[in-house]
Amino acid sequence: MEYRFGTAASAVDEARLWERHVRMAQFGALPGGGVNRQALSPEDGRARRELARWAAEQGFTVANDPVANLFIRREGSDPSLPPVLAGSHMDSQPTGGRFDGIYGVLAAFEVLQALNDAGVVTRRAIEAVAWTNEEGSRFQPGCLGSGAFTGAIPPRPALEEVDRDGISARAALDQLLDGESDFARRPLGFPVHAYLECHIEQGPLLEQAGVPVGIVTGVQGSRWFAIEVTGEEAHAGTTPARLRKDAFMAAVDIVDALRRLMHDPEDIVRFTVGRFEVGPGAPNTVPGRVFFTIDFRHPDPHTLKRLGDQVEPVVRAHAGHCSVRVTETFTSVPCAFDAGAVASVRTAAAGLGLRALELPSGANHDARFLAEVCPSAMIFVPCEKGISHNEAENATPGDLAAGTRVLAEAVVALANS
Ligand code: HGY
Ligand code: MN
Ligand code: MN
Repeated sequence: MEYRFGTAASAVDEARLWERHVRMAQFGALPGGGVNRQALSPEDGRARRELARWAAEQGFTVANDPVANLFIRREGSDPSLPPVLAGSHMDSQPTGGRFDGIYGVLAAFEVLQALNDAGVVTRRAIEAVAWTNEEGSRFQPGCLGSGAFTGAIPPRPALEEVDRDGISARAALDQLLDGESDFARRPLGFPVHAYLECHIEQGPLLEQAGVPVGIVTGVQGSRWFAIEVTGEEAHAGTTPARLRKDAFMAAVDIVDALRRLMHDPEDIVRFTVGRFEVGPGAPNTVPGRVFFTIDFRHPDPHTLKRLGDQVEPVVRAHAGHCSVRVTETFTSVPCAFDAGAVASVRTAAAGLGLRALELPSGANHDARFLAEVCPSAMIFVPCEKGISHNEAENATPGDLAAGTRVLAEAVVALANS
């Protein structure tokens, strides 16, 4: 039977979608209203189990792969064809919000259920996917799941990463997968026809423009570094400055020099030191070691290379009497999404009569990695004051549903192509 445009969108249930966000926010709930549901944590496992329970109620099949990417499949009329995937991530920042990532997974699930409610049969299967460890807050690098799925990030070295409690990603992964032995197991990676991802904008542009939908054209580049500064622990009261190898003071000089390197009067460069640890951390011992991270981003590939390649020389030039180790832990060059996939979003939004703004993404997303292996695009919805990676992150049920309706129509069009 010929599909009539709007059938899936009209079956999207705003209240049901909002209720699922409320339920998911209980996994890792924080007193301030946000969530701490970090990758491969018990909270992450419990949220995944709840999603699998909803999937079973709908007759969808549930599978995971060796890095715990989670796939919820609604069959199409021709199961031999590569499916359309839609999703995002379920892991959060340590003081994360109730929408970053999880919205994209719940929007994809809502589309599957709306198709069930409307009795729509698509040619290709459609799968809702939750990618492992997109945030990279517990284990670097981020986008471990989508990066491993697409071959961009070799899983073995990434899984050797250890969190602050000394737990390796490998151990956390094995524990989580042990709890999902009833899920079907897939090999890592398979052909995908197209991928779409709904996400809150994590910036202010849609809200400022009063527009409910963002048609995302691409993702800016990111380069992450881990810096270790090693000096010599010494007595704070007896050691003169001229004899000190003070790792903290060296790190301060290094960060100051990096800030000068990254200074940008046009405010396009994004330079962040998000983690800074001093050891041994005693008031009366000269610090012998400092660890800190750099998150550097830029939309222009040449600037990303030029400035990023200067990080190590600048670190070494300001280390004083200390030694340093610089490791680049994540590299993602700027990407433009496939024109056909972007057009599927644009056509769906227009067909639904929704005003839309075309914009690049300042934040990184799993879609950036899927874009390497299949036509991919994203749909943004506004978030209050553009706040994200913060417990105050907020979105409205209406905007979440509008983005989901666009996803529904775009996914059906791709699944029938
Ligand atoms: O860091 C990012 O851009 C993403 O929000 N994890
Ligand atoms: Mn995200
Ligand atoms: Mn995030």
